Amino acid sequence: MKNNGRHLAIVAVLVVIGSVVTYYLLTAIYKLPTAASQQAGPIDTMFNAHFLAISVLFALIVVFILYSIVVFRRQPGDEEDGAHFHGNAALEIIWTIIPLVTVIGFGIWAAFVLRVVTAEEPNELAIKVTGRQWSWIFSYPDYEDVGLTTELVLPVDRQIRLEMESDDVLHSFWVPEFRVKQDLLPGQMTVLRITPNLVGEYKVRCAEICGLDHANMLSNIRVVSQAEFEQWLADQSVSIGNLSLVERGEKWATDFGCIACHSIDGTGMAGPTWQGIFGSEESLEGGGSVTVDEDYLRRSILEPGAQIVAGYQNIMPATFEQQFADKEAELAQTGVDVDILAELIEYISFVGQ
Ligand code: HEC
Ligand SMILES: [Cu+2]
Repeated sequence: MKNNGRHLAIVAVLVVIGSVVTYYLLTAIYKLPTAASQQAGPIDTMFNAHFLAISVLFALIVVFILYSIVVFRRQPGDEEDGAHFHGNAALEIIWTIIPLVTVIGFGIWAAFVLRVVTAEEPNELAIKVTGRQWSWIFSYPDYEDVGLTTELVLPVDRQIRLEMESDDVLHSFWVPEFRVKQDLLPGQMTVLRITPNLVGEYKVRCAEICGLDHANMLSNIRVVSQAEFEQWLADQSVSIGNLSLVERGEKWATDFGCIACHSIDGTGMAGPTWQGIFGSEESLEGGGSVTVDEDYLRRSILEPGAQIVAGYQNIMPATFEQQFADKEAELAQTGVDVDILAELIEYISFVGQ
């Protein structure tokens, strides 16, 4: 084989060209979403390095195959057998060692990246995340007045420590722009650290198939400046004593998580919308109907299983009576008297007109 050197030189050039083209195509087709967290940097660098390794490997294999098929094809009139080979020890050692070192290298690199993206920074802000079929609820333990929220508001450039738990099955907290992802388990807290560094609006989605409405398990995330964050905290914690009954009812509907399942604008969620229900005839599961009045609302909230609205499942928590009593007792200690059930009914009747 006299032309070996020339063949290898041509193949080498083709492999380089093939790698560049493949890398260009891969990064153009699989564009990463905007990077909006500090953790995204090292992860994206690794991701691109993987793309590069994949491109070189792909080009190497495909170029050798195509080159051999085309250049060393059987010539007309050539009836001979090809030359016999008995292995090539040097080649086999090379193509074992190089991939081995590459894979181990990526493994070590990944361990360092994992340490960086899970590292704790001083002054982190703790937020509790509860996942349930099929919504997210957030609370801010450092700011008790804020209550439960269905929207996650985060100050920019400060590390967030999400303390997460599931009420039912496995869920997974994933914001593509933040890159990092973590499962939520029932009965065990998991932690995810994120340092958002780009003001904007994002969505958290569940990345663990969790039942019928898994695909709709979305919540808004707003990353805002420190000043806006403080303003938001203040808006959330207005003193209850100054609110009207309807306004209090609205606050309870948020604080107790009703709005995770009930809309007031007709949007269908896990539970019926409250728009226009007051005074309407509600068909019940198993036949029959009932007029929505205050008594019916009271019963629906305290004993959700007693009368099920047609077309819905009995998934509304049946523990609100106790929760209301606990909250009322807690507020009574600060000298505030409320009747949560009555105020909720006031609110639902108001938005349900
Ligand atoms: C996990 C989801 C979920 C949560 C949280 C939830 N509900 Fe429900 N709710 C439902 C479902 C589903 C139904 C329909 C089935 C039934 O009647 O029990 C329902 C029914 C109702 C009804 C009857 C509505 C109608 O159209 O007849 C009322 C009133 C109601 N809920 C109030 C509340 C209030 C107040 C809260 C918060 C304190 C709340 N719900 C929290 C899921 C939920
Ligand atoms: Cu889920």
